[in-house]
Amino acid sequence: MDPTLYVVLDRTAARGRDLDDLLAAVIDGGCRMVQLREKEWPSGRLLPLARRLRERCRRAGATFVVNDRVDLALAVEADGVHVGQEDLPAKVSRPLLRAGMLLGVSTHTVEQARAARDDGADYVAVGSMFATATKPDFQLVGPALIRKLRAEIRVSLVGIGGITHDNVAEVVRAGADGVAVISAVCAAPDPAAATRRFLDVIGNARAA
Ligand code: TZP
Ligand code: MG
Repeated sequence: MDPTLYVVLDRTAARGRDLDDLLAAVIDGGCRMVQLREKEWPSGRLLPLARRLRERCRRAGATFVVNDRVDLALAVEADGVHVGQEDLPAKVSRPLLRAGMLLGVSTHTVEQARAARDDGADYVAVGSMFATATKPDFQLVGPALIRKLRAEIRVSLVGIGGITHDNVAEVVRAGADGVAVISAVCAAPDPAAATRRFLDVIGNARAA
């Protein structure tokens, strides 16, 4: 798992752009970890797309994670599943996963992050870093929460929410192992170029 730039493929955020093409572009841009996030389609409708994306990630050597749906993640042999605070709890999800599968958990407080770690999360997503239109009910926690967690949490920390090329360095400097982005890549005019630029800015922020 390399969460440096974790691109979350979301059909709504992609505004009609084909997710197969989008995945090809982000892989071309150097992304090594991808999540499929679909909030509207039922799992049966999503299954063929999930299978195609899974296969493309496998061929590219990229990590493929399914959002929300443990059953779908298992069905397509995803590398992992990502659950939020209102999904199946980490403690319940973990035993359902195959050995070696990754478990990611969305968190918004120190207590939630500790619980995710204790319940078997491989990475903890922390958000929202900044205001975002992608998740209207976001809780603004800012890079400050990453900084606080970094001092005590050993599992990978991934900042999420409102991250752009202009503010990503703040999240890296706060101690994040990576950043998850939706609209800044999915809705970018050139997703491959947006991916490359993120990796460039993150690399520079790490080196500084
Ligand atoms: N969780 C916290 S904020 C957020 C999620 C899924 C939305 C992130 O989307 P964007 O477009 O990168 O702000
Ligand atoms: Mg969820």
